[in-house]
Amino acid sequence: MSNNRKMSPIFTIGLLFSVLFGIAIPSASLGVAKPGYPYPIILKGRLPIVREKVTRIRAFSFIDKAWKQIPLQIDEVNEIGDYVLEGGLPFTKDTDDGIFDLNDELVIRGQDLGDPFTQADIPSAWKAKFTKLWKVLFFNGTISYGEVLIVSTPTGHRFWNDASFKSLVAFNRTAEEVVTPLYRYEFKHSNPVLLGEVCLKPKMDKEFLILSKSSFQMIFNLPWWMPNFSLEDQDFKSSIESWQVGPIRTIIAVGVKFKAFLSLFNLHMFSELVFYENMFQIPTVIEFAYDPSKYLKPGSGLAYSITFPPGKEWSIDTNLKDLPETPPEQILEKMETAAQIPIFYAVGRRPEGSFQVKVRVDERARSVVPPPFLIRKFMFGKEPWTLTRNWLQAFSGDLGLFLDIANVRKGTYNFGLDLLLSLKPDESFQDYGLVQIEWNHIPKL
Ligand SMILES: [Ca+2]
Ligand SMILES: [Ca+2]
Repeated sequence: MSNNRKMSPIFTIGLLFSVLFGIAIPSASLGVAKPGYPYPIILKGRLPIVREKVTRIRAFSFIDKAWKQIPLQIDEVNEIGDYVLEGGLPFTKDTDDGIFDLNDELVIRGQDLGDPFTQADIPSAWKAKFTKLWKVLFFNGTISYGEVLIVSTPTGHRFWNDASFKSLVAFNRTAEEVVTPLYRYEFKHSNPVLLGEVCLKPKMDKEFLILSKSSFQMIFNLPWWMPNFSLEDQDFKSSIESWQVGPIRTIIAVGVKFKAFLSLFNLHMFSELVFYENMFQIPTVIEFAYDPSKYLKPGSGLAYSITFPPGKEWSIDTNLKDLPETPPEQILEKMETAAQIPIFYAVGRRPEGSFQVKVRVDERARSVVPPPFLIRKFMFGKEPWTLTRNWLQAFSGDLGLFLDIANVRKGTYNFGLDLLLSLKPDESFQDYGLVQIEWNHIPKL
């Protein structure tokens, strides 16, 4: 086992395979009669709770004139950007300070947001008891999703250790699977960093497989004095190393190592998959310790494919353009960049349900990389696409994505993939990613 992750290799690649995902989606909500938002909400950054002890934060919703404590989860992130995880191998355990700081994350369920309230609705005993109180509003433009009361208590321990809140996202280490009321995710046992099987669960005793397989390649087109190569699934091995099961989400860290000659690069990649009750996120962090634009030629990038179960094709609606037949140099010359498109998504629909894949392109990379492209089933292994992209000859799937990263500069980039799931065939996924948040301090007296 290696604890030398994030050393200083020629380049360090953080989460391998996923490539892309979502930015905020413009909401087309029509107004909400009842408070609530269908996805988890992650609060981080310069918040008023910075410098509070993480074990002392609590949240309450005001629902039908009564207060109810709601589940809340704080996950600390350490200095080098990894989640602090307690389960499994202790790579990151105790690597942060127990104090809420700028990169730590507070998570609540959007479904738990409560009704609007005023200071008069807050019991005066609470104002006396709690150290600090904030009224937090969640909205999008003129649409209100609801409000919560967040407090800091004078003493406390992490409340979910009381078992009063059950996790919505169970992790079975032996079976290597994550189970929520909506879906079951089974890690690919031979290489858990790759996307595994995803089953929707319309009923407790019934399952519906929606994704059966995935594949990944990282393509390096290099100057004439170095051979081009692609990094493929079989060039690395991965294993589940650490995890944390909380009331709202479960984080599972998968370590990745290269086999054979690639191990000379001494890379240790590390993928932190985050599972919620109705979605999961697979980040891809790529750290370039040198300026890749000096070495990587157009067409270098990340390619990812998924395979549906036989006979279970999905109708796909997407704003991604098809992978062009033209050589990669010509695409970069046109200077159309990912910055010109606010979000990249593909939605799949069947009578049994729907899914949305959101491709997240790093904010800094957006202005220098072309938009991600869609690889359709008929393009895998076929001319003319293989003529300009060799690696497509040995790549297969029902749906793929390619992101050219030849133009990025030295630095660390966050790419990734969000997969949102629903049992509704016509789910709009419109609300996802666009929550505005306002904190208001409540005076104690
Ligand atoms: Ca931190
Ligand atoms: Ca901290």
